[in-house]
Amino acid sequence: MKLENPSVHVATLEHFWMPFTANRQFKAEPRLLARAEGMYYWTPDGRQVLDGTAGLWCVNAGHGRKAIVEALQKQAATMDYAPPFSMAHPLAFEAATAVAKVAPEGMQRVFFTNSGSESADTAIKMALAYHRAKGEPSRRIIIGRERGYHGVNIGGTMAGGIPGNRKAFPAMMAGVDHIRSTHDLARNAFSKGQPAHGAEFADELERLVAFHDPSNIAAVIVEPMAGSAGVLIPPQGYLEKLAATCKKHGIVLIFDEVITGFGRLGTPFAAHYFKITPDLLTCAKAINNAAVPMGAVIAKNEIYDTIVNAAPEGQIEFLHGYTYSAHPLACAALLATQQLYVDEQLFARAQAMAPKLETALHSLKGARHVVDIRNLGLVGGIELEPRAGASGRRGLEAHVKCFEAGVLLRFTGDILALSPPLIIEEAQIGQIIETIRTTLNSIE
Ligand code: PXG
Repeated sequence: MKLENPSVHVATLEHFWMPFTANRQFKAEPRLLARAEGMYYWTPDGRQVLDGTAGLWCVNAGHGRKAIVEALQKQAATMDYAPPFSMAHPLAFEAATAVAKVAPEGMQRVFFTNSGSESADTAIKMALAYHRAKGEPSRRIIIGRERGYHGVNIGGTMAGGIPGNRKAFPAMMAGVDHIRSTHDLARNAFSKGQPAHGAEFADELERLVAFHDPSNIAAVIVEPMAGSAGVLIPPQGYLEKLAATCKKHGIVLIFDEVITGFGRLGTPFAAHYFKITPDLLTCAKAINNAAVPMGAVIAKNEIYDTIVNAAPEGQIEFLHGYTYSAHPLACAALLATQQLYVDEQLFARAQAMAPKLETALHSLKGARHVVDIRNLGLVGGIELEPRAGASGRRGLEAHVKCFEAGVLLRFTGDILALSPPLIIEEAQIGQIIETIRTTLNSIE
């Protein structure tokens, strides 16, 4: 396909098989971004777009930050790459130390990956290795949650709760079970912060544990706040119950903090926000402001010690790792990013801006098509009533219209999601909300 629109500045769109995209629809009506700085993107023809999604929940310090750019330039010129297996480079240890510094207490061991998907699969393998090292190899079942998203690799696809995956990839679905989603519009619509109803959804875990028998269950993996499935906030008391059940039965609790990690809720991790320490925590995205692909699994010291001490001296203890684990460029970006978070107190800033976002978001109650508004930290979700016979269409149209009006949002089906960089100003929150209001009035 030859592109007719000269403003797009590319000769052809046909070779790039786009990820998680309706390729034919996109290529008929392309939306491209060519430059970014601070809170803004610019399209190839120079139109400014306010970034309401921090890229994809990841550019928490804002775009094009000088300190990160300079760290990358310096590292690229010093050493491009070093092998991470049985060899290392100093920045890898410094990067792990920087992550350990903001990690929950007792979780001070950091394994580097290159994405959230790799982090999910790494954490699942760690849970299995841990039980084997402890002499409980029968613990193999992984329990996830309906509507959970843990990336696209095999473990994360299995443990995630995206219904389409059960249809598309049935062969992968062995050895997993799922508790129900906590989404409950009838009782919780328009809740501010954590909804009041639904702690009892966690009782499902007790039921599944009894059904499979605790001796067969390796891990429970959940997002403390589910982002990509449409901003699903955990009900009050729910995560506490899940954590208590895991503890009682010796089950490894994995928090997937790919979206919530590094300040999204106004604390370093959701684990701090909810005051619940999991056994393993996965992260990625904002770990280095998304400047270079990177993820990590943060483990309780006890998990590291158990796996490492179970192996004979001199033998590799955990048969896992990536060519690009702790890539020098990713580590350089990580160190500069973590320093920016401290210097500019961006997590505290997110906390301070959260009530302003909450007030602005909930002013959309009563706006056309809106059936629910949810928020936590610097995250907002606006659920639209699906159009009869065309579920998801209204969400897509709202996304496209907002983009045309200069605001980038995410959408999942008919749910719009907001997750701006933590540097957002109050006037920019206002611009996002008013653009959504106008857009909703203009679409059917
Ligand atoms: N876990 C969670 C909780 C995520 O949100 C991943 C794992 C996978 O990360 P990688 O780096 O492998 O993509 C994610 C990714 C959306 C959206 O629409 C969110 C993600 C990915 C794509 C779209 O909100 N998060």
